[in-house]
Amino acid sequence: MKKLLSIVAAGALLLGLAGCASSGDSGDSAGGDGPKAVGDLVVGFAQVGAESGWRTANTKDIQDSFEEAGIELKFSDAQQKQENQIKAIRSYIQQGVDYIAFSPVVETGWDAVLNEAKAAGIPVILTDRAVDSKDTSLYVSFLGSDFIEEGKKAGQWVLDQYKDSTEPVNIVQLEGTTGAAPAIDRAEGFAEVIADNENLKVVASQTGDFTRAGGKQVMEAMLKSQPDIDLVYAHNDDMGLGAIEAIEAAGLVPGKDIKIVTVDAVHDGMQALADGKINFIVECSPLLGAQLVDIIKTLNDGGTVEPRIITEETTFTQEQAIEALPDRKY
Ligand code: GYE
Repeated sequence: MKKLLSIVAAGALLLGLAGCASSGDSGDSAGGDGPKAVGDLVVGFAQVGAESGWRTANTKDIQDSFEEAGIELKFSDAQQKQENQIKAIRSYIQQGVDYIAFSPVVETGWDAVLNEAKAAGIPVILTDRAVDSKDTSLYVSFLGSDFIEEGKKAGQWVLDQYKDSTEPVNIVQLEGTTGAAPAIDRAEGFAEVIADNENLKVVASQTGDFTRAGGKQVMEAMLKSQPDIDLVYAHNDDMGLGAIEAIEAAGLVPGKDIKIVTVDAVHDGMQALADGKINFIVECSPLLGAQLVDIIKTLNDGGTVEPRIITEETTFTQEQAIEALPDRKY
């Protein structure tokens, strides 16, 4: 029995290695001299910024997880600017960290700096957002949500909500940061699903940069230019919360006169859903820290990790938000 198990284990290891072959040699543990003591590892993390409640929760979770694991974390905040993130990554390369993790603000333009990391033998892990690099050997793994799926879930709620409507439904979309994976994919998934009912029309769509202020400003302008808005689809809670302020300032009732669907399910969003100001939220989990630590420990031990690790998440109606709120961690 023992022998059988070890054969199975060896087979699984081989399969794992074969599965990882496409991500090249960047899956090796840093240095190649066998595992380092966990306490000696140094990881550089280049964060997007502090644009939303989601991001704040994500930063805290990552910092807490590394502290708990006893792994040194060098952390930088790029203030939503790609050039700052590239600078941070270059400085991590220069400092000779063992691993680099980052959440790319936009999808494009990473090949040069990722090649520099590869040349320095520093494995890179993408957390939360994707890059569009064709060369997948530039990173070991992408840990984060399926944003297309999130867009589809939002679209499905809208489709169900208006299934009996014979009139046009005017939808406005508050997009995330232009060029960011979650903005591109959440728009795509949503559009695909609502295309099933020709009454559902996105009459205006503009970026609010994932911020509350951005969402408010764009919504104010849309309320002036669009005479009859039925529903707001915001790519995150913060922009939805900004839209609520604009809708109330215009003398309308959010959640009733204008329905609101958002993505994230952070505390303030869930509170607004419980209060009936938002109608539906698609969850996107910011709690990626423990999984990131696991990936790094596995690589350090010479193991392999899946090239794509998808976060599990759910959706919330008002009743579900009321029930979930007391136990919500963020
Ligand atoms: O939904 C939004 C944040 O990349 C998934 O970025 C993340 C998104 C999140 O600013 O609130």
